[in-house]
Amino acid sequence: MRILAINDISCVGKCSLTVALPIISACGITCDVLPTALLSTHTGGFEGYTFRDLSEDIPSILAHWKKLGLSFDFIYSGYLGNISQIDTVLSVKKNFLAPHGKFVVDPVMGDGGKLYAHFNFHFVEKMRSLCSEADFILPNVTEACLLAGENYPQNGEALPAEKIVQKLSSLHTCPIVTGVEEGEENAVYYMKENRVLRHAEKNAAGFFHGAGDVFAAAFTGCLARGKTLDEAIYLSADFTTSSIFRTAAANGDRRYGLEFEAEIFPFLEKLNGKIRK
Ligand code: PXL
Repeated sequence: MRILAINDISCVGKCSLTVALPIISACGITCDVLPTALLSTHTGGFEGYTFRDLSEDIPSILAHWKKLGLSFDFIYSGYLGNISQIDTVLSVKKNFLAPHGKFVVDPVMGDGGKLYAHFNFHFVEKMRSLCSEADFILPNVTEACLLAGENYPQNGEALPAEKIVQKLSSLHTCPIVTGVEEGEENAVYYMKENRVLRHAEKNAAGFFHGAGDVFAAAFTGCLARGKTLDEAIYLSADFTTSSIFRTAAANGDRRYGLEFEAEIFPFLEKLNGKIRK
């Protein structure tokens, strides 16, 4: 069983591949990587970060893999270095996803109601085409609103999460919207067999860098371990929430990402045994 993670390397800041690799490996699954860009830190809150787009290296990497006859059971894509990498990911899916394989897209584009640096509305449009090729998409609230063409909720308005999940399912994928803050709870809304379901965890106030990436890596790892959609959501939401609360308690600089490492053992106990909620 192998997962291909297509994502950037932010050298510092615990997101993307520096999160996907340890978490997927801990799940007991091979994590191969296709790096999209190399940055000194992620772009969320650091000044003066370096950014190298790795698009030029990708065709020869893929040509080599083709010669090796590689295929992947899961392809999980995250942060892309530029808009043309969306076509690259589509062709990686076409050429390297095993016939029984699953394609998980985290449409990384923004948070807190805003697009991240380097993203624009053309990217959002094009991201829809990538999402419509996915088996599962994992947008946060900002990305879900962008993809569904809905306004981001202002001043404590409630997100019309059910409507957004319904709208996103018209992209022919299973939408899993993360980080829906509802009072004391933080919910995941998702579509299963034409019904919108909700899974809630405890909410920690504020913004936590890299939380979506921890969720996405754990979710893909759980699916690769044969967990059902519901189980994968419960396990990865529980792991992300414990990591968030540990990070909040440590009260450090949140730009450096989640303290997920010490939560890996409890996560694996649940992954390897019965789900205890
Ligand atoms: O966590 C999402 C993410 C991934 N990669 C890079 C980012 C961000 C969010 O800011 O900047 C480079």
